[in-house]
Amino acid sequence: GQIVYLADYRPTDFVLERVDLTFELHPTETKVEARLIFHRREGTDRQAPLVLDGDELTLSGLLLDQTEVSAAQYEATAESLTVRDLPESAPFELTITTIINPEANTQLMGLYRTGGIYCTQCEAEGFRRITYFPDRPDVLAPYTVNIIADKAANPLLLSNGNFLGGAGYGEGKHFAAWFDPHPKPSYLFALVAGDLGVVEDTFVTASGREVALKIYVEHGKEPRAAYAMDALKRSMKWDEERFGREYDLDIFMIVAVSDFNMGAMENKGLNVFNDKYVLADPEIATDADYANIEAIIAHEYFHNWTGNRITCRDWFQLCLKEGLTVYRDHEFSADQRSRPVKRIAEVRHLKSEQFPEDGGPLAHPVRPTKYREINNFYTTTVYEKGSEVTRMIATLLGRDLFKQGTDLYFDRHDGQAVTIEDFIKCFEDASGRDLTQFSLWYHQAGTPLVTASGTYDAGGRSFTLSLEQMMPVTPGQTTKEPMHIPLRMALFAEDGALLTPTSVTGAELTDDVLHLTERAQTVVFHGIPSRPVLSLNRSFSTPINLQFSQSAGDMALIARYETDHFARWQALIDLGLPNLLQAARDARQGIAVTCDAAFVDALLAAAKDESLEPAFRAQALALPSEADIARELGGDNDPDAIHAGRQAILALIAEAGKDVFTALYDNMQTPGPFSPDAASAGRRALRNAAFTYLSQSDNAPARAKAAYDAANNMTDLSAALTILAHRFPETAEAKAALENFHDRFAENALVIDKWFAIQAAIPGAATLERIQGLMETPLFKRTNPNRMRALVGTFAFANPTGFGRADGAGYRFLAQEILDIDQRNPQLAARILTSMRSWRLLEPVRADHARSALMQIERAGGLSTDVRDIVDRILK
Ligand code: HT7
Ligand code: ZN
Repeated sequence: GQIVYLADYRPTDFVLERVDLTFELHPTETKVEARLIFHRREGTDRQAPLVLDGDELTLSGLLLDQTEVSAAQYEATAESLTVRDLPESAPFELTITTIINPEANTQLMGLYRTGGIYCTQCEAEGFRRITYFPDRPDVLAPYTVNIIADKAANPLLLSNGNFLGGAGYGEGKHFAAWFDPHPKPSYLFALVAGDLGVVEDTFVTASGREVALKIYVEHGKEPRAAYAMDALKRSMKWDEERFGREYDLDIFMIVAVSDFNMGAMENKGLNVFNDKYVLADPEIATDADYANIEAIIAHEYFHNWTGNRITCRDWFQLCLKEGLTVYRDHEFSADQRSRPVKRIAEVRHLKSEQFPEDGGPLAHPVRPTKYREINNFYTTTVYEKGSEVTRMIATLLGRDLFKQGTDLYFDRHDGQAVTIEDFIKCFEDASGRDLTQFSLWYHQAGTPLVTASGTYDAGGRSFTLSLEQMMPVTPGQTTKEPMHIPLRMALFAEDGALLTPTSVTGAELTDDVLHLTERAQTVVFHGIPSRPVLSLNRSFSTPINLQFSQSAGDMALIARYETDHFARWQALIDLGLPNLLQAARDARQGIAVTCDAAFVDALLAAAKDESLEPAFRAQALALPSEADIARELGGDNDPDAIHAGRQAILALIAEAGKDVFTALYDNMQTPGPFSPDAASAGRRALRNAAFTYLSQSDNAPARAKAAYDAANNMTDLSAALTILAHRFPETAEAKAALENFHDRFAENALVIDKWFAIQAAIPGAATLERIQGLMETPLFKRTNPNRMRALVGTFAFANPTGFGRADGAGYRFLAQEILDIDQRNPQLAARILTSMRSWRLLEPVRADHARSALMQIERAGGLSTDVRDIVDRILK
């Protein structure tokens, strides 16, 4: 793998006018004929050869304007096809024939087979595994696709765009033709063929066009696609109302497949989904599953404008489509559900996934400038931090100007492949603001650290706030410029009343947004009649680490009075965190763990507060995870001590809040038939949060087993099973429940993934042997990415004590698994390996074991570029 640099970008020498593909599908020998019409780009070298990308291809035919090309005129390898002596200015047609083997494609990139159907995944560079092609996102063309296949096995023949027609095609075969008029890059190409069931509906767009909606799933699973269909229609409507974006083809299709490397793919008019993000009913899906389905259906649909109509010039610009589209799906979910609860979930996710990435060896800018393997840049930094940066633009500009900026973007760049600079320019032009300093967010990696301290001058009736920003060193970036950091803030009086300053000096304050633009700034708020309590970074307006030593009393006041509910939650977390950190230290020293009463009181007050929605109260009760605590401790981490300390705090809260939790458990039932709506889900979440505390003080598994037996939906069932397996793994009750769950759902892969994942996350050293045992069971399927993520991924990402057991066996196990997975599916192997990224924060004995395991991978022969790239960076 060569390193690719943004600075080396240049347009292609040839312009692609049209693509005409014919597939003769066969499980092991699919024939692909690609007719490509090119002309030389004006102003380029008239002699330059045409160089096309390939990956594991063999050429079986090459025609230039219908005439065979002589051996002297071209050169074909598995990785490229070079054709010389092409016409100097006239368009020409190349006809390229390749034979590929979908059945042998275990990477799940290009054309592959899953559950008996043909399916493609072309982003980022999968199309070159189908045919030789200028496989880069700035080459856009309309596509015609002809598919020929055995009719009985493949009644369904799908591709992008609108259906042109179909007919019989010789013995037992048939064909279908599709035309996509919207010029698109090859990464958005898709083909699906096979035998699937369908759910159909229609959507009438704002301008009155009727669009056929089809969701294809395995036969018999059609009823489970109803929620996805509903989410799709709501997404289509929302995009019209909020962003003025209408759908642009006669048909929109979604296909659910069971073997998929990621969540879903936004191919033009033919989205392909991991079935985990389509299929749902109360029996198999948790409330979290429903929320994920809604978000991912929306995300892929929204890509139709942000990604497909306007795409990326090159893969360095990935955040152009991903950051913006994640922002759009976050806003959609916030509108469909509870905005503050959604924001809390986003920030939890950002802090637990993106902050460690940004603070470790894999840190990179939202818009990177080099990569070795593009598949490794589908990261939480590009996606989630990219979304946060978009959110900050909206914060800086305000709702109206932001909308004018996106309108201008859609108008100015429709049909183009563009850059982040083009995107930013639209907001500058729409608002008249200079975003030069702001755009450092795209270029400087690392989470800024902002330090704040305040003093009140009663005589002068002024509050002085000192702010400093520090940008951490990240790989390849040692010196950094100060950033433009938009901090939402508010000042409160002791009685919770909002205090509005008469004037502010030292920084710009627009509405509630304070602009920190220098390394250090002293801001004075004048006309403040009494000592104020400062609420800083409301709604998490900027993705920073904030160091602000605030008294427990002030935090409790924010937790009680803030009108921004996100800030209330943040204050509760900030109150609790020092207790959890101290508990980890005490547990390590064998000292009894204690917990501040102020924190416990504030937590229980929030739990009881009926003016707050249940979903919020559930979020308040969910303590920071062990990984969060490890990150905050910042080094020399002992996972066992962190676990023990956190458990001790849980037990103390459980004891103090016994009555509160009992009442919640009894009162938060959801009567009537199951409904996945946000309010009902919130009640279930609160009830299960209370249940988690109750099970801390229980020393018998009886209540959990009773809850398991009584559950009538997957949220409650899996919550009870998790408590049984995690709290009481060796009891007869836990064993019986695990066996019951297994037998009940053996036929349902998505539910069995939960069975594997719950066991993979059982705390403690014994889990490794359990996992090795599970790998020998008939239900374990190495080739299925969902299954591998459920078992191996959950263990490595979400079980600090099991994976990080002191003898290093967990790390050695992972190294072996990575090497094995890498043989089949490098993308999956590399992704699971990123679970090792924070190894340097471990105490020395574990860190040594982790390093040895990583070196074992590094020294192995035949590594994929994907795994080589990750292991090298993690070890550096
Ligand atoms: N744009 C899609 C990314 C994706 C992907 C990337 C690489 C390899 C396989 C993949 N499957 C999907 C998904 C999205 O962001 O919407
Ligand atoms: Zn996306």
